[in-house]
Amino acid sequence: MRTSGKMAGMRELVLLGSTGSIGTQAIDIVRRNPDRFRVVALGAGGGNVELLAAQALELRVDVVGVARSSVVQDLQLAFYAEAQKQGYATGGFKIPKIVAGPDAMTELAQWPCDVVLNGVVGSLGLAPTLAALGSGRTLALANKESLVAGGPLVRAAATRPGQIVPVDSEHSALAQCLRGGAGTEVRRLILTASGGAFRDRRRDELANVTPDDALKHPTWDMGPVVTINSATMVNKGLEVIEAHELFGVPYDAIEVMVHPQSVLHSLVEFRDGSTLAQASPPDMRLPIALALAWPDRVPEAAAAVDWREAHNWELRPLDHDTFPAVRLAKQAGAAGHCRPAIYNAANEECVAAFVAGRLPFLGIVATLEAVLAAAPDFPEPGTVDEVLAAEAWARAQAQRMIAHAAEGA
Ligand SMILES: NC(=O)c1ccc[n+]([C@@H]2O[C@H](COP(=O)([O-])OP(=O)(O)OC[C@H]3O[C@@H](n4cnc5c(N)ncnc54)[C@H](OP(=O)(O)O)[C@@H]3O)[C@@H](O)[C@H]2O)c1
Ligand SMILES: [Mn+2]
Repeated sequence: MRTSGKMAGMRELVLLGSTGSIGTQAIDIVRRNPDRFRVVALGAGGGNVELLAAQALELRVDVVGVARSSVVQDLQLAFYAEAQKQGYATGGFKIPKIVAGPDAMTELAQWPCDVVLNGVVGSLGLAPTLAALGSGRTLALANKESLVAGGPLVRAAATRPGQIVPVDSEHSALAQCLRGGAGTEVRRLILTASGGAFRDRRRDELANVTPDDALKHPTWDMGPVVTINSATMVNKGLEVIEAHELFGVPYDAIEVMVHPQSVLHSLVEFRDGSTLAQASPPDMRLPIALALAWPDRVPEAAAAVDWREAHNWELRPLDHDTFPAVRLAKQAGAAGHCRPAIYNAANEECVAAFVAGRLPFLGIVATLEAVLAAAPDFPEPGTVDEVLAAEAWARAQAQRMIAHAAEGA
């Protein structure tokens, strides 16, 4: 069915994390814009082979990757089941090439294409981020953890300005506002935070909250890790580091404001006193579409603000005593030496422990703080192995502290 060669203006995409919140919304954009985008490869962890097979058949991709080799047979079976469902006659479809194993995402990130969307979750996204950049691809980056864990490596791997296009809504907003002035004219970046599930709580009201409580996000529908990170404000901490790495603005010139409506996605203050903001109702399809088509806008990517109605948008400073995660992230970012990687890796362990009922909610950030305080001086990372060594230390240290806290309780 495929025509050889590619149409002018058509962008070929590799979607990593295609079965997740970001991935499925990216596919929605592709579906509605068949003249702009063609997906050549899909990758995911392997936790939902039915969905992965359905996506691959619908989009007629060349290759599919799964991080877990053990699910390859299930994936093949899912292809046959899905082909039947989609009404293909026997022999009327071809199973795409399958790559599997821990390096599958890295292999896909180097597949010939125009844009790689990195929508996997966790710092295991670092290797594919580096591979995509090293192969000269434009990287639409949702996986903020890779930039946090390997900032200096990611910066070094980028071969041209603009090669990394942010998908994260705040950073997409900043990138859009930064079109309004020169880099030297920027005074401050203001990241907005919805505040997550617990934005109106006092600290003593957070002691007994459950994973179910934390997973109820007031404005965004996202994967579980980023939703819990929103409740702890660790997500905003990661995003401050992400903003520093993407835009080169010093940490003391990056502020966080709580904005419960999630319509103003971030703001840039310029030296003359002007502030530009980007506004749109909360819908990730807008920043995803812009990242895939950058610097162009995709018409009708998402609904606009309804300007016939009255709106009250509130912005207030973050209460850093109730939510110390942003302050900790800034300190880790400014200190460097793999401390951002330690911050993120320890958090990944703490979130898993919280979800498993082995750590109370306030224990997440308390453990992060303790892990960072105990961290030896790692080198400024020059290789992926150095990042992985710092992460391994952080994960083990976090596990020890979580186990110790559980014994003491
Ligand atoms: N969701 C949002 O609105 C949003 C907004 C801003 C930024 N982000 C960022 O975008 C990233 C993805 O978030 P999400 O909310 O889309 O997460 P999610 O819904 O949990 O999806 C995660 C995706 O990663 C895949 N994955 C898991 N382990 C993997 C592995 N070892 N190798 C390859 N793929 C693996 C999953 O595949 P399986 O289905 O096979 O497990 C799934 O496709 C995160 O970095 C997050 O911080 C998300
Ligand atoms: Mn965000």
